[in-house]
Amino acid sequence: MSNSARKVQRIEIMDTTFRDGQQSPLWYDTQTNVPSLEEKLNLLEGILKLGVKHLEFFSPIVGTKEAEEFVEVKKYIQAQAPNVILHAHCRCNEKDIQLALDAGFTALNLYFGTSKESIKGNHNKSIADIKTISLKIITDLRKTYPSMWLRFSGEDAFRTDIETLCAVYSPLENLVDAFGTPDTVGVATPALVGERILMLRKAYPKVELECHFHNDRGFSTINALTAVQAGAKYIDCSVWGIAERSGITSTTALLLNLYEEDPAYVQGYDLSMSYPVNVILGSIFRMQIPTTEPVSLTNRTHIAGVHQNAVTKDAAVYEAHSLEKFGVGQRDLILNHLSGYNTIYYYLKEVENFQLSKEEAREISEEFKNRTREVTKTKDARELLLDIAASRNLRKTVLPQNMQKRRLENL
Ligand code: HCA
Repeated sequence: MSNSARKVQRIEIMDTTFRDGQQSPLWYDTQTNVPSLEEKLNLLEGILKLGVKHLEFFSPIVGTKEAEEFVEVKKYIQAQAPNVILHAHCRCNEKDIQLALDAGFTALNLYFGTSKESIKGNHNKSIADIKTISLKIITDLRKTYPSMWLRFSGEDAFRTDIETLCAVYSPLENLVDAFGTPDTVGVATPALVGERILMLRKAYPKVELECHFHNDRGFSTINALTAVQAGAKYIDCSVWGIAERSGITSTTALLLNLYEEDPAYVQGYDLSMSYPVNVILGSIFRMQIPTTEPVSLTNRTHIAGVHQNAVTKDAAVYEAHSLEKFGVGQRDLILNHLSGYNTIYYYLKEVENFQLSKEEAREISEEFKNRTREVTKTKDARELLLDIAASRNLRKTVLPQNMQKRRLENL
């Protein structure tokens, strides 16, 4: 089916914050951010409220901490959102799988390295071996668990030539629900993704496609969007895009982009939970949401005088996306040495309620710009500006309480 003929369907976020996300250097490496179970559950609450229906966790094979925590996590999810599907990330081997089944996972995300690099450095099995092993394991699984959700991925799929990948996938076509195509080392370009996903979509019309893009070249969002447009249904994402090395596709960056392309892609998600979820992770890491994350207050913060002046009149001049829908309910204008007199006038008059003329605002603004070196960690720009205003004995307008609350900007 051509892309244009395909009906736009809801895209499933395969949340891997607690699997690949925990492989991020932001968690564990410095030992400053070791997540407690309580913190994980807080974040999980946000992810569930966002409307994510597929969550990936480690197979218990990785260790007792994860195995024990999964018991609690599972209880929590089953109480909050019983229809959510719990996927175990498993190597395609019997031991990983058995432990996952014993732990009560309802879906298996199986993988087996298929690139030359993975074969040589990971498991040393030939493509013929990979085919035999995966077919045997998945056939047996299907017999015992006829309705279990099964996915098979050739790890490092984008460094695996397409003929090899198809040679491994074809025998599994009638056994799995989805094929994964992980870009394990972030080599895929949007052009290659479009070509491959279209090709796989055509070759395996009955099998859904799942994608996992690492961000080594900064392409994880555009690759995910391209994959969706070419026919992928599941995209592996995490909050902030945290994952091994420089990460994968950020959940909220993808939701925003899908929404911009066609709201039908994101039906059923509570988009207003996007920003809160990002904030929860920020509070766990005690860090600001990354500046590259589109669903952030940073993306509603204006610095340059020209921009500040324009957005106080009409925000659309420098804001094109509906971040309010994604839970970013505020806008920030940061007073700084680039702020123009318009912003300073606006701030002193509308926020601080000083009575001043434009001419006075110009003079204050000039003095402020000349003195911004005085701004330090202990004295912020607002204090400096108020000092300058105070030295001019400006009078204030007293506003009724209810009007103060309706102030437009929070500088
Ligand atoms: C890993 C590698 C992986 C797996 C992706 C997948 C990758 O950390 O195990 O299961 O689809 O990028 O290949 O994250």
